[in-house]
Amino acid sequence: MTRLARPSRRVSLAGLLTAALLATPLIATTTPAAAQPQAASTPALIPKPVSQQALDGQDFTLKPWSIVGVASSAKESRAARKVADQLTAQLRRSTGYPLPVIPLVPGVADVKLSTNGPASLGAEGYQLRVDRSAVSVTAATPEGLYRGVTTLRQLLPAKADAARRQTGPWRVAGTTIADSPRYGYRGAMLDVSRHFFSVTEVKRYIDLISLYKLNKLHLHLSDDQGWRIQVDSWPRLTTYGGSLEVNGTPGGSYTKADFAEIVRYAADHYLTVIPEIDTPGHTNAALASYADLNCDGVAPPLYTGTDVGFSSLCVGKDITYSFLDDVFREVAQQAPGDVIHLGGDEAHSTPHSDYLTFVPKAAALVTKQHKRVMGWQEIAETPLPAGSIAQYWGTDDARSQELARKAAAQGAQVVMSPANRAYLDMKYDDSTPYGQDWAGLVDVKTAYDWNPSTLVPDLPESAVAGVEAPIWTETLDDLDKLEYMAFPRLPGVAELGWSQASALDWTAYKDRLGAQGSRWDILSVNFYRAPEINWR
Ligand code: IFG
Repeated sequence: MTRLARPSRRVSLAGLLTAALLATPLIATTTPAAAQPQAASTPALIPKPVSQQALDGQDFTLKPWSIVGVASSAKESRAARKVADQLTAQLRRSTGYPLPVIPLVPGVADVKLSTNGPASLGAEGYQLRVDRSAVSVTAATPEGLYRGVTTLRQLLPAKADAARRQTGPWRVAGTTIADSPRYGYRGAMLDVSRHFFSVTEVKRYIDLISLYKLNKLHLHLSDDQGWRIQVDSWPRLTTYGGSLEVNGTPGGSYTKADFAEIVRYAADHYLTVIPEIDTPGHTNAALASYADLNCDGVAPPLYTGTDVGFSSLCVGKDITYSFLDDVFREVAQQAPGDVIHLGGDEAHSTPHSDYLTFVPKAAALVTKQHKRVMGWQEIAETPLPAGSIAQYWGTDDARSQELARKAAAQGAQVVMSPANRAYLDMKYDDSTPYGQDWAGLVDVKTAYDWNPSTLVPDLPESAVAGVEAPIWTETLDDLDKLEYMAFPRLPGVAELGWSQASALDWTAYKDRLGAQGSRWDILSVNFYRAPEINWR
């Protein structure tokens, strides 16, 4: 691929035109009459935008001499340019076109990306226009530009996502879109403790979930079966506590360099990493690594089964809190986001009174790091610091609903991840070869057909921060299984997080979902071809 020299900051029109002509392979540019292009089909976008109008007869075609222009403030130019570079890196691969990226000057570029849009667009909003002459994405921030470019990728033919050069034409149906998200928290959780997933595998998951405008990646980094994040002051957590995984196969862990790479890659896809250190339960890996952390001073063996609720930090020992102080400090240093998740679920081996004592002390060690506290719904039993987030994982049971309301009543936000709808490790149906079914069978419709703001009765809508789709990996030990369980259900949860409640309609959605199949084939996603969806 001939990469054009990056034009200097000051660009002459003549220079630009020369660059454009040089970039143009000498091919016929007229389309023989017989091959007049039929109009591109109206796109099936997920998540559904706030508003979209087709512009008939205004199809745009990317050309070998197309030029990408970027407009931004000086402060945002690096980030805006990076969004353009990510888009062109992919399109150069699939189209074979040079697609130079230059500062946007009037009348030169036919793909126009700008972060100089009105502040009214908000942090993630954007406007997108496609007509015969140009494609333009306008946002107020680089993040909004990224969200708009994500939409543009779905407007292009699926083969635009190919890893190798395809034949054109590269046509986009004329349209105008104005868009912004319903909720600020739109997440996916990946359990890397039950089964360890490498940096490369986490990056693949990031590639896929970012296609649907999620903005949070919650990593479940510790549990009974494995400790996965480096803590220099307690090295045995990873060297010993991270050595195995479910079924006793070798585990693994992230060095600080590894974790920094995950954080960087996530940030490039506008995902904030939320690290979870699950406490006081789900702690066998830590307890096995350091005998002193155990109330009886005896370290249990490493655990490679799939039971839950049998472990607990020792609430009455001071070392527990110096341990957590060190852990949360080193985790906070590795995760620049504003939230640390301290778990709090299934503390069945922690006396309830001890639990009520423990959570506020652990929470204080998180806020000491100037981070917001997040935890599973059970933490709502305790007085939470300002800015806390309780994660609902109920199955419409009264106790879980009560905990969500309790969280809201004390001013905490609630993230909705109902286990009987959003848990992607739940089987689709009785024939699903892996996954669990304790929360019920979750088919594609069940994962989509619910409203995060009204699911829990009497939970104020203002308390609902958004949604998250967790995937627990007791039974999922490789990417293929992960992809099979996450797709096609994750895009549905992503739409619940982004699109307006009025847009949520299963019949219309399932048709749009079917159109993702060709894109997932191009991306080699090992998705479950649910028979009720018209895959095309
Ligand atoms: N519940 C446990 C998880 C995991 C899950 C599997 C939560 C908050 C069942 N806790 O969900 O550790 O085992 O579906």
